[in-house]
Amino acid sequence: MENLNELAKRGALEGGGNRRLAMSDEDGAGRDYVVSRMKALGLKVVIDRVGNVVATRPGRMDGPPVMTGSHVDTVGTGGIYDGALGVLAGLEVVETLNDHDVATDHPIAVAFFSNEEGVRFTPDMMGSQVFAGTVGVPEALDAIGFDGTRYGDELERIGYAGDAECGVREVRSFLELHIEQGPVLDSSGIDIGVVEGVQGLSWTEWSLEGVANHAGTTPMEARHDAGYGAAEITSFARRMAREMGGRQVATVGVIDLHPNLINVVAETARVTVDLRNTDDLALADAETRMTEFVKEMATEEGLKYSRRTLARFAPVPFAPPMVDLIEAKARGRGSSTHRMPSGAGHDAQMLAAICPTAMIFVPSRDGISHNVNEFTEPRQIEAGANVLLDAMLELSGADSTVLDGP
Ligand code: HGY
Ligand code: MN
Ligand code: MN
Repeated sequence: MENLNELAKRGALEGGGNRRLAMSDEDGAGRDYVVSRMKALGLKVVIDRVGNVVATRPGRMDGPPVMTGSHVDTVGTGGIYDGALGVLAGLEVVETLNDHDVATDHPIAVAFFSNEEGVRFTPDMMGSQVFAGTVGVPEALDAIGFDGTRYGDELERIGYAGDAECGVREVRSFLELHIEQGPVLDSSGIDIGVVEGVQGLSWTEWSLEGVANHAGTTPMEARHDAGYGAAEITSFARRMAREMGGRQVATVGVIDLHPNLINVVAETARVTVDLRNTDDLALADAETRMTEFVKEMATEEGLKYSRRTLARFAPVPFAPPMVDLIEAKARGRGSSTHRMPSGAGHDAQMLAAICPTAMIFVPSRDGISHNVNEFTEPRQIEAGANVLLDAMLELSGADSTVLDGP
């Protein structure tokens, strides 16, 4: 809890919460704090070419580590737990092993991956994709942010342009402890979410182009109003998700109008659409419906339109034996458990491509996240960290010690 509150001072927002946009000074300060903790714990810290940081504790044997971790960057109005919890809980496991002088067969690693949130540079989970080898280093370094900056330049600026190669690291297994960020555990009073996989995600940017015109003189039937187009996309997304039902969700998070003035019919609009579903066919159907709608609406309104895919991930199942392990360790500690998919994207979904992977969820009060009021009780955090500890003890072949659960 002390480390969580210390990290939360890096990129602290007035009134609470965090803003540590990827590769910003605040992200750099957060990274510096975590790296200082890694070094204080005697870990060997390696930084790769896109700024992923992996800190390793040796085992009796060399070879691929049992890894845990998450991310340090946050959204613009983030809480203090999203990402930070998984990284710091991993360091808590290491500290506990050190305190009890526990040796493990396999090395233990704690990592944080660059740009998990994707709110400045897309796609999200960028660092973990490069780490897993599914996105190339140049593609990441050349990514241009919504603020016009280049990822690679910003990475240099904050001093995290490492030289370790990406996409080559062997990992024995990966676990990520994370807040649920949704209402399921909190509303059912369950302690631990046993995450079976991550739902599919589709991020699209629509650019609409109409004609700027005078708000007072332009007859309604003569308008080509990009602002109206943005509003139509927003309400269609909501209607479509409601009609599709199931786990379909749709969010229009960004509407940038130009010139964005009270008495000018908007000339252009940049609109982002975030669609997600556990069922990839349904997700593809939602994308098709959205595209059909925009075409029809834009034609009717006389708007030019273009579409840019910002991210697209199919649903990812976690390895059943790893999921079973999490469930067994949680129950072994007397925690109640619930098997569930993750509604949010996570670095674990990218690590799942290269090693057996699973996640541990702890409750989010009122299901709130990506909101400065994000909160999880210390006792809930302790329960999650203990499941992480017990699972990592088993996965790494630790001496059976006083640390073994009851
Ligand atoms: O959008 C997500 O689900 C993640 O927080 N990047
Ligand atoms: Mn997260
Ligand atoms: Mn997040």
